[in-house]
Amino acid sequence: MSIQVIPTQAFNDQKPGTSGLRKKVTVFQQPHYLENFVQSIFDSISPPKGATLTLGGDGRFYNREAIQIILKMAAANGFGRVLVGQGGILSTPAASCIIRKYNTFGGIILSASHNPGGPDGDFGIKYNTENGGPAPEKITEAIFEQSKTIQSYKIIEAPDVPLDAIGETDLAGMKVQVIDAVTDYAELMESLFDFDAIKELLASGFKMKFDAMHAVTGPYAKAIFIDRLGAPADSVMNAIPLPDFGNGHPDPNLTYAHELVEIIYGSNAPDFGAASDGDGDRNMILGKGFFVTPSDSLALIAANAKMVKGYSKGIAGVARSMPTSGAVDMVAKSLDIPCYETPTGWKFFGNLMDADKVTLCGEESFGTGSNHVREKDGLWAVLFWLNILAIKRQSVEQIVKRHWLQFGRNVYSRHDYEDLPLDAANGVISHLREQFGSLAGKTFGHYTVKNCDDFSYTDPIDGSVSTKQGLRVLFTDGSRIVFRLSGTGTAGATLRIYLEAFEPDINKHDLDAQTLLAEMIQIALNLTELKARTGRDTPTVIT
Ligand code: VG1
Ligand code: CO
Repeated sequence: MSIQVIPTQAFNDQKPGTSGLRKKVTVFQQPHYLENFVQSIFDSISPPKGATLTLGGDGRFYNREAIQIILKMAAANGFGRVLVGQGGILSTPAASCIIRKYNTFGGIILSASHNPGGPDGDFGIKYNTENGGPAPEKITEAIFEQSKTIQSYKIIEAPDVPLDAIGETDLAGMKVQVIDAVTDYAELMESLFDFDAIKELLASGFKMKFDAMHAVTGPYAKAIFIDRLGAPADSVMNAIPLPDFGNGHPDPNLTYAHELVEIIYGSNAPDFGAASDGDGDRNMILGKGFFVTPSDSLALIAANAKMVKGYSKGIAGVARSMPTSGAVDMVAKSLDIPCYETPTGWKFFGNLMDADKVTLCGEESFGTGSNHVREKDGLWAVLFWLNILAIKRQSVEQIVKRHWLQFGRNVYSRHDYEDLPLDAANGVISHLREQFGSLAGKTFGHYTVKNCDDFSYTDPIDGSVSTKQGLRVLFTDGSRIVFRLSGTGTAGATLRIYLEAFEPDINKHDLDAQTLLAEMIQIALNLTELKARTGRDTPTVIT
């Protein structure tokens, strides 16, 4: 089996976005497309000879083919061993866990996360570094630069490696070790949470429903909730991973996880509901007829961390992405710990966690996690909630409302306008920027603009600077509107409008966020001239 050097031509569109390179499956299926990107990764990270790589994906369409290609390229590029999840499957947090536990030279994760899959859907690939976290911008930019000038890639010619049974195969001198995708991760969870207390809760008549959305978390959820925690078999729904996610959109929010939402808002609803996304790093938390915003969930987890085994010594600090609400800031203040504000994307949390500046991190986009791995972690968040519920024995709604009583409520919502024409979306952003000089001091209804800016971030650990990370319009009373274009979509442009207002008055805590934010929503529409510029004034998704 000799190494083949295959001549290729560079593609000009292999720039990783918020989380890796995401394109339509049909784009990845073009000859050399995946190979070019993988070779660009290897050339940028220069693995030492004999290094070990972690490899797995969320099981979406094209996962199996891609795994085989990457294994053959890893062998040709001098790797000594690859740890690959059984069947080529690893959830994103499990991959992060494996990289850290076995000290591998990073890992390649195949996923387009919450984007739909199938032959006409999306595929994605990203590289995580040795700390288990998504490669920082410095590395993703180096990969992109390589991809623009690549002229050949290396691969061996060999039959496909069997991936369905645990065991080891030799591939031209490189060991392919197929590992159980679930066990290491489940053990890590058991070390952090009080499984006995959760078991008791589940045995006491408390009912839960977890929606795996036919994505990667099905087997993990079964192993943890049913086998280890004793929940009844019907506590996990859509548990069989499918390459097209059963034609669904594996994004755990009120729109796309509607099947679960109907159960949780229906009659005879369970006490607790949760869902996760395509690759298992996102989470949605629900109580009986009650939705917990991801920003509130982060704040609550921070406020209650000390009662949970793995965090009983307290937390060093917290971090949230800029558009995430300030609810966790209030908790940090009361705990007298630092709170960092980073750009959108988990890669910005890695340095802070490595330097022990923060223990917990979160994003408004249904991402919560801690320094147990270097990715956000959907099932971890669900277990955190179950552990809190097992101790407090109050309903989800009671817990959230008591939290608001203590800290006030950061009323929050995000409006997404998906699939806008690119030019129109860029036009909206430049139109906003043009107004920035003249907005300060202007009053719109109840709100007066304090200032506006283009968010930029200087990493406190390595000093790297990231600019243009979202436009902020900040009002004098502390409320704000943030505008960003998505960096994970594969068709057109998605405009995200993030709205936040602080509400200390408990008499208003029962009101719906859309009602409380109505005036700000109108201001956002006016400032963007959205209807005139895009023909749209109704969001595709409201969270
Ligand atoms: C979105 C979210 C961001 C998240 C990213 C990856 O990015 O806003 O918070 O980190 O998805 O999540 P964007 O650029 O589309 O707004 V996932 O679950 O894809 O790994
Ligand atoms: Co995800």
